[in-house]
Amino acid sequence: MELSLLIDKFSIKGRLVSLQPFGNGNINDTFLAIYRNTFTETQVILQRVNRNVFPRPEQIMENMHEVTKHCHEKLEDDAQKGNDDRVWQMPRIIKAKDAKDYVLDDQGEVWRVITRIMSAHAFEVAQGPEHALECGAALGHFHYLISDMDPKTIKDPLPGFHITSNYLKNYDRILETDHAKALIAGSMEAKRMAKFIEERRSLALCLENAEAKGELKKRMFHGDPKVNNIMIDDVTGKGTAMIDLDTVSPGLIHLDFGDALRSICNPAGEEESNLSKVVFDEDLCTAFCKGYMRQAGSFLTDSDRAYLYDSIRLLPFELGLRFFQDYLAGNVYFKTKLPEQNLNRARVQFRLCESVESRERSIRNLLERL
Ligand code: GN1
Ligand code: MG
Repeated sequence: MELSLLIDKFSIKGRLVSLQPFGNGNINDTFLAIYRNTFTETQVILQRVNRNVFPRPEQIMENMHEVTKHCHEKLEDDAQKGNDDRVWQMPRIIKAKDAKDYVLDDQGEVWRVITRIMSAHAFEVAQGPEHALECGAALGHFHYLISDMDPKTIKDPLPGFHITSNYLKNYDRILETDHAKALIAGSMEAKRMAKFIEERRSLALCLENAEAKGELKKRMFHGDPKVNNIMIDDVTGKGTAMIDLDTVSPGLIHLDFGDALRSICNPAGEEESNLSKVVFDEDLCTAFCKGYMRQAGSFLTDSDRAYLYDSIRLLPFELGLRFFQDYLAGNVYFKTKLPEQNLNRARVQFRLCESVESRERSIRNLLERL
């Protein structure tokens, strides 16, 4: 179905003047639609939800209602109490003309429309310490906003997401396939990745064990707080929104902390092919942590703090493992344009993980000073 006919099934005022691909997400297909009428312009985001990844798209829409409702109420309450030092925005679901949250196309694909956060941008890589600090503040503020949500209102959007030991089990299964064996046999780099994983099997369990021992507890978390999901206000330069809310659910906030840092402290980005440019930037890390702690520091326990370093080391390992196993499985999860892209993405994350390891003492010191 043509995209303009598809978006016409949603209730949006005005006349469609532009509909273009938008952003660089690895999972869903995203478009920006601009509507005009006599006095105003409306910009919305049209998205095809990837059903390979999200088996129950209707549930992620229900979850999104719950998250945005909770945050709106809390924001209004804070505004009344004068507790609103930060302008905060949330995306909102725009319903279809038949009042549903999404539309199915001829192939049964799920499409949705949400509002665009206006006068704000997300960047593909960190722009410098001030930007990193605002990313930290935005994630901290978001954690504060969702901290008192009832986890029972959320249905697990992606079973097994961020359970590193499950990714390892899945990786072991994929290793047994002929396709994976042939790829590893034929490439020095793939062999190197496999060795990297073998040497770090126990790392996969660092947060899971702490949780099993009761040292860490699940709270509400975002699930995907990479730098291009953190919106910065164009006028004030302040963090103003977190987008990509599909994975908000109960989990360890350490996973968010580590995921945001693996993304923000790697200014070369996830697609860099020159590995010598991939370095964990401690200045960006310090700035991010400062911003995060200002907003969320008061609800971190000593035990939470004790595992922050592990989370910074774990998340690039986990993502590298996810990219590598997808490469071995034939690129079925993450979108790719080139056959070796997931292999290269894994190389970048593993290099970042090594860079974190070589800076362990200094990163632990900076975390202690927070
Ligand atoms: C995916 O959709 P996107 O690009 O924001 C992935 C994240 C990864 C990220 C790496 C649901 O996020 O977990 O960290 O790619 N999202 C899902 O770029 O798997
Ligand atoms: Mg995204």
